[in-house]
Amino acid sequence: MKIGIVLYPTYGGSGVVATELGKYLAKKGHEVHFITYSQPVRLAGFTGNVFYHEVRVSDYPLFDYEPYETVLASKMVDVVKYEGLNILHVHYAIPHASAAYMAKQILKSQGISIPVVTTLHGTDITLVGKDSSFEPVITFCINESDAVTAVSESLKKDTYKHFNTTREIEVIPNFVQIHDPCPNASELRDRYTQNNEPIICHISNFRKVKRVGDVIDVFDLVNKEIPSRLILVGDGPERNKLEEKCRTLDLCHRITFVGKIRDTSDVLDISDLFLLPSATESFGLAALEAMAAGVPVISTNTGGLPEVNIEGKTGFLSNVGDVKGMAKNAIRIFNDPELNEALKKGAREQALKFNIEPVVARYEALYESLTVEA
Ligand code: GMT
Repeated sequence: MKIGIVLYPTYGGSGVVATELGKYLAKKGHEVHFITYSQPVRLAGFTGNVFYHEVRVSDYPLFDYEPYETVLASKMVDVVKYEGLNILHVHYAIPHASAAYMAKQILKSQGISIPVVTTLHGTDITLVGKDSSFEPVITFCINESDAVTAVSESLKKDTYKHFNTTREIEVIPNFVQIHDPCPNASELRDRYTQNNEPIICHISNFRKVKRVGDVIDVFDLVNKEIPSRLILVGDGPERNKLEEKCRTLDLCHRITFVGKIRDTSDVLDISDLFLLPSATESFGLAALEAMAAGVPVISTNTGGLPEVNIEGKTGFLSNVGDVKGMAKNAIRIFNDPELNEALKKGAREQALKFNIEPVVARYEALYESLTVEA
């Protein structure tokens, strides 16, 4: 099958899921065409059946705001027509679903039928999409897509709650690939910690919704009881404030900001605990990736997180903002080797339930059902 995947190329979870899905579909023999404005971070190398189509918006002086959605729709028309795509799969509703609707109508006027699958990822529904400045367009696109998927039961419920739609939404969860542990993990670990002090890790795009300040507050409490290290992976609008917070708390010597990295598997391999204290989280792919590396997770109990992180089996969950509760759980894990081992095992077992193959097979089945109908 020839599949067009429209995505954000950046470090956000939706882009990672879309890229890994496309790469895996290509490995299974499909021809995959990524459509976006710059090379997706997880897309590298040169393989026979992966293509990347860059959307380039001209900077004509009249435009205070670049008309990205228009250029994206035109690019979709072009790629569907000239590459002979069978299906378009758009990840993150804004503005991909509305651009896809436009492309579909243009192609229809030319006698070409293309089914559109929209995958809802999170903030396109829970934070941004439900705002009245987007809501009518998102509702329309949800209703007009040939199929809509959501990455968790919680996100499906939120979609029905915030949008005027009764259409079917299929939950196809995010997935993970279990990899072999990093061969030089112990040397790498020695570079970040001394005397085998525990390493706590957090990975995100440092937006307000991630509450990275809570990560530092939890770490501060844990570190007072059990000297530890914190590795912060990622970058984003909150970073300066967070660096300042570390200085104020005099924790700079214990906290490492590594910035954005494409492949987080090595840092997870040397971590003992993953923290995800988000205000809202439709799924929590970063937590699942941590579990795949056998790292217990302490998270909030918001959105889809309880579908991923299971209380007492893979880690612990607390209310949003309950820094003391999260720190207490972290200390409990570090002080109890038996519990720690059980959680590591539980985390790996839970990650296996989200193994990539069966999840990708569900997307393939969905594509098949739509292209047969078309
Ligand atoms: O909001 C982000 O952190 C990025 C966003 C995205 O779409 O790029 O992430 C959302 O999608 C991920 C992949 O499906 C989910 O794992 C995240 O939980 C979700 N983020 C939120 O709901 C805040």
